Amino acid sequence: MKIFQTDEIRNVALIGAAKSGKTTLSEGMLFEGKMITRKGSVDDKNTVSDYRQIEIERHISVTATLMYTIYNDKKINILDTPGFSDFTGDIVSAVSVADTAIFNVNSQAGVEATTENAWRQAEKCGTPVVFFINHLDHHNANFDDSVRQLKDYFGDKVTIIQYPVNAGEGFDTVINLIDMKMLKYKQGGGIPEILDIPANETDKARKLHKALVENAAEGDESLMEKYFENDDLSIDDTRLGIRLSMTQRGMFPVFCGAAKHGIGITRLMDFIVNSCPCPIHSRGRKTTSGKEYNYSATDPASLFIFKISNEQHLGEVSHFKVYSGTLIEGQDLINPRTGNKERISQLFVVNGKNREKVDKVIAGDIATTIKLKEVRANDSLFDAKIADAPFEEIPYPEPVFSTAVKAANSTDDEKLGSILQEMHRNDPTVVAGMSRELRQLILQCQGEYHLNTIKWYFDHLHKLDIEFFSPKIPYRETITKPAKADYRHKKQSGGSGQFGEVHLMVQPYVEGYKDPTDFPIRGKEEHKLPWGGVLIFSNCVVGGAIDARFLPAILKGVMERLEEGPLTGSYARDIMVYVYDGKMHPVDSNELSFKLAGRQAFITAFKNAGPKIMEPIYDLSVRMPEDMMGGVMTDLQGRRAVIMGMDSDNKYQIINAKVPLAEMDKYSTSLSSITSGRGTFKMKYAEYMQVPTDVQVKLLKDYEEKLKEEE
Ligand SMILES: Nc1nc2c(ncn2[C@@H]2O[C@H](COP(=O)(O)OP(=O)(O)O)[C@@H](O)[C@H]2O)c(=O)[nH]1
Ligand SMILES: [Mg+2]
Repeated sequence: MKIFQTDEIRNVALIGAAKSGKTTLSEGMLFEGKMITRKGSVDDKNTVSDYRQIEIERHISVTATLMYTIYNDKKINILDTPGFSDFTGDIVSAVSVADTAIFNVNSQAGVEATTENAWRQAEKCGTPVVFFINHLDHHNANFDDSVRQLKDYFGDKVTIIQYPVNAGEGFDTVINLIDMKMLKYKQGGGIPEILDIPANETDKARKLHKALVENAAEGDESLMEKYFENDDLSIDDTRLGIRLSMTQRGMFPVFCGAAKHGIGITRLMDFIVNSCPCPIHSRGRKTTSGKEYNYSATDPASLFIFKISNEQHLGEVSHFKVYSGTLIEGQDLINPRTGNKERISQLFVVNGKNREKVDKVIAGDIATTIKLKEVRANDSLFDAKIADAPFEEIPYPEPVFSTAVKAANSTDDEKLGSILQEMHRNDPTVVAGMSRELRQLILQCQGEYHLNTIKWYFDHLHKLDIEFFSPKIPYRETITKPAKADYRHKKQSGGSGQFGEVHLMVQPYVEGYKDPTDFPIRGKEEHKLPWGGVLIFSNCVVGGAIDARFLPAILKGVMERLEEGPLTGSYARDIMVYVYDGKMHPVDSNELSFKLAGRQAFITAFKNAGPKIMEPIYDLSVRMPEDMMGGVMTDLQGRRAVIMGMDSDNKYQIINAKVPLAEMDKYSTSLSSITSGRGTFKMKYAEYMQVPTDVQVKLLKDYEEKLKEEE
């Protein structure tokens, strides 16, 4: 395998909605680059990209695949990404390391939800974008409409470089506006026949050429001057201007084709080689300390791991991009996150599941390695001479979907936990953790389809039966007025018995509270509760009715029921307890008796003190196209939402609301179906608020039933 220098490398990510033809395009690029001798097809389940069992079964890409092809002596690294927004994690990681993102657009569908979501990821990462309008061989393909939509959504920097002459069945000819030629392809692909533009197309072609050149000239001042002088640019200057505009995200070129029939592919590849930025002309990567690495091949080596996949027979494969230096097989690097030394024992370039060993990888290239000791996606590795802070991480999206999960067989719980941890290292958009409060393992991800693939991995790879269910809601309990109660715990069993009697009063804790005056306060302790709020515990016992040594036991009894609130078993908070009287037995009194008496007295007092249940309220912000606002609003009203305000953002509306967490189970699925995948939302904890009476009644009943079941 030839080693390619930095300026001989192009890194592209194929992005777009499911079925827009990304995998087909990548197969075509491999074929045109002679990496494969026969083109596979998604329908025959034999593409290089969709090689994983789950992808073959489901007929779609579920994870990004790294491939490469060689064209005009340049190496084009291709990251073929999945099309569903549930896999945004892989889309953003690809966009984060690619020097150009090629957005596939299905000309029958135009801008789809994924196109838009992925656009925002590319914007966040500062990645240049090229559009490839595909599927132009369908009878209802509509190039003009697709371009109109692109401009509508992404602005007038969307610039046509090619347009189809005969879109629809038999489509094979396009006009290329850089060199002003007509290209006629053979069905199946290859290099097109180059023809003059026919007379009936010249006006349109000239007009679009002018728009293209004008936009290209804006990439650079000296080009602008040349353009003013000559009213045109040479082909080389146009290409240079396009590249400069693209890298500033000042131009989003539009290409066209029918990937399935090989139409438009070689010219797209010409463009990638001639005009798309090589790493040197692309943005580098900054470290968290602010230093930028810009692919200098003579500096010490640095790399960034953007993806880890688990491959059959290989184990964990780390995918990385080299940001400086030349990486050599056998080299030791330092991971600044762990401080560990990692040996790069083998280096591979890969084409889907096929890999080829190489002995070095130059700055700007993307490659893989195996057998690293302890790495995760987002890790950086540096030559020991560098000793820098890690590279800035990929801006993965926040989770939008939560579920509780357990192993069908509880003896597998530990295994479940460790598999989830491993999944998180490979796909940081899978987040799992034990909630101490809910006593549930909570799994968060990007939606139900994502969850579904996670389940597939458990079923097929790990052979572990797991179950999902709704997470509990972390309610809180508190009281609204003072109340007193006493309890005598007494037990006579053979030898020594148990005896403890506690009289106590509870009162809500509010700022500026007043202590009761019925008894003296002899000692007061304030306990900040680990789950928020306080307990103030006062000793008001007079005349030695209860020995001071039993008070800690009473406190313990109270604490136990704060941790498992008397109403629903949720945490209780903001309560003051005054122990003001009681009784002891000279022989039978002990700590256990007082703990039990304290606990029971507290439960009774609590229940008489106007107890209420508080629920977590979240700030919700939903973004959707204007015309879908009605549906989103109606749905929110059914979720007890309080609308706080509205904003608009271009053709989008943003609804800000406060919603109870209890009403938001599977919201991402509902929003997605109401808005055909166009709606997005963010949620953030805001405060606790009292639940409405009907909800409280239901929660109390549910808890009673649960206790009965447990008896
Ligand atoms: N007619 C036609 N079909 C296409 C074209 N490109 C892709 N397809 C088909 O569209 C389907 C989805 O293609 P695929 O490459 O898997 O799309 P992806 O989900 O974006 O990777 C497959 O059945 C392809 O054969 C095209 O240009 N024309
Ligand atoms: Mg695909």
